Amino acid sequence: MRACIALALFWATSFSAFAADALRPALLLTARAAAQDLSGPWTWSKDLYRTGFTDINGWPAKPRMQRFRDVDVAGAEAQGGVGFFEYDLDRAPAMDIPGAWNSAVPELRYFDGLMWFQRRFDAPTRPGRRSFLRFEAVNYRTTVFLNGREVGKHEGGFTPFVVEVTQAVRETGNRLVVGVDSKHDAQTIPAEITDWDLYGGITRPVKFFQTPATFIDDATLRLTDAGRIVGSLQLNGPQPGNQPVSLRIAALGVTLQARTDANGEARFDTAAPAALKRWSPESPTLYDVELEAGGDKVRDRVGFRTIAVRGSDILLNGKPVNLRGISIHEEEIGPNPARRIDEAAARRLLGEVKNGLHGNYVRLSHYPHNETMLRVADELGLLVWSEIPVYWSIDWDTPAVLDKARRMQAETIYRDRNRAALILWSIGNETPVGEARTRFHTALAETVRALDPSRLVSAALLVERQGDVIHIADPLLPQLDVIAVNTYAGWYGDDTLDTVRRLRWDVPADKPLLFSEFGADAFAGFRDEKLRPKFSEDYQADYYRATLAMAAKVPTLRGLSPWVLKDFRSPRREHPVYQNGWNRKGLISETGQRKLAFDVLAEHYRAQAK
Ligand code: GCB
Repeated sequence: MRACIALALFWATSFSAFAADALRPALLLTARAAAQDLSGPWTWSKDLYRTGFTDINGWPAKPRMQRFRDVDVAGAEAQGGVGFFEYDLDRAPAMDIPGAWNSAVPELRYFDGLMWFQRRFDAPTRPGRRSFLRFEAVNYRTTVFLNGREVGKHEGGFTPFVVEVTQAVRETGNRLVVGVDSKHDAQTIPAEITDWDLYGGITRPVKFFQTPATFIDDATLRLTDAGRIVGSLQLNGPQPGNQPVSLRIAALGVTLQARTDANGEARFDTAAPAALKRWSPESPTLYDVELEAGGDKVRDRVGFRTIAVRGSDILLNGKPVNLRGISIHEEEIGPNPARRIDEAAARRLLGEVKNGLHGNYVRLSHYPHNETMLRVADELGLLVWSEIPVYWSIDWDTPAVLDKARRMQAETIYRDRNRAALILWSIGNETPVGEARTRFHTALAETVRALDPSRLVSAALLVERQGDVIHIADPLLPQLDVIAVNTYAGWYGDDTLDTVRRLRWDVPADKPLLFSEFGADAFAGFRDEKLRPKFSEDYQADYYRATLAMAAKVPTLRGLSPWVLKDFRSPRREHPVYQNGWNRKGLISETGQRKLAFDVLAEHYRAQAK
């Protein structure tokens, strides 16, 4: 009992000490158009025993192993002598970055550990400018070296980070070396076991750019329920205070002036002009926004809408909305995906949702997706659920793990909070109920609300079942604006589809409910109209019909995101005939072939959309 109180006090203290501002990423730097994209061939060298960092017996790594050093290895060899090296990133093989190594080179299919990458680049600099590298995502731990100097570190596979390299960068021949460790453990987020591919590497673009000494680090803008456009801008640098700031939305005739306070922050607040067209899936209007301050300028395209809940309704722009969605993994359509989502890949995936399924919503699972997905969703008019990878079991008891989750959440919120499409922050997926877990999630929910009170909080929960009745009795419910559950009756277990049709849901009457997942594997092209066995397209289609019939009887259900749009790679799935390393619950195959169930869902959504 004493221990419990002590623990409770510890948590209470560590939670109350939490200040939203402290979670602001040190350098976020909204993506800039003028950046130099370092995409293309990078050389690589695998390092399963981590010899670049540590020698045997925990001794410091031998210089001949340290791949991050700025050494001309071939030149040193040509001179002879006693020095020698057991690597050479200048003469190493190359792979295309961004993209996971597992798909780039057959021998790396199941490589899980430390990899070194190198990219050479020139960086014509101008006096007085500051230089930065922005990594949009590296899975999972990153150490960045420029010209032999360590310039930054990051943990987490799905969020951006920025390192300042003003002191380390040269005009020509920069040697950028990045150590990427894909290994997960009990304290990582997610932990070791998931249901998706390892996908180690630099999976999203890396960009180099420069700014004035004092620069716009962050800016946000949104529409309030009271019909006002409010926002803020953060300057970072030696002279952030008392600077003139301007905001312009030319198409609306809005020009606002402000001044930064002593901390470099300026705020905007103005009545939304009558001409403002609200963003919605049916009419996804975006406005060009320009911000200028301290000699710096950034641009964005922003939509304006409101989102709220009232009783069991979700209100978009004040009107009830039904979410016709699907879940998506960050994996492009094609036979050998590398988690490489460029604009074309995002348009292809989201086009299937918008035009193929008649959807208005996507669950971007199970981690923050490439920023491009959010931008394309903004443009096409698809509402978005975003989540951090607090998935299945992670270490709920270690405060440092909670800090990690909060940081990931903050990095996601700061990156995406100007996207009108985004309406829901999910703080977990199928986490097993228990005291420590609920405390952890409660803290995360608080974090989200402190950082972004304008969106809804949800989590994909597990359910309890007695006979034909399914109960939602998770102690996390009071923390959620929208309840979400994953349900697989009729796939896992022995339920027949008749049982699925009979299931009843005992759910809170006063909150919206989403089916955040339901699904069944089908191997594309496997048809058996007579027996309709599991793994056939026929069974998957029947399963969808039965589950949709069951869903129609749940009075508070406000949306669906079945599992999943496309077959995706997963080391858990090793059925030798139907799976071979792929989770087959896609409505389309990995190469984009539509299965029968695609049409079942498309027809359902088409009828609802009328
Ligand atoms: C789930 C998980 C998802 C899995 C899926 C499945 O409940 O949230 O990550 O891939 O089930 O296929 O079993």
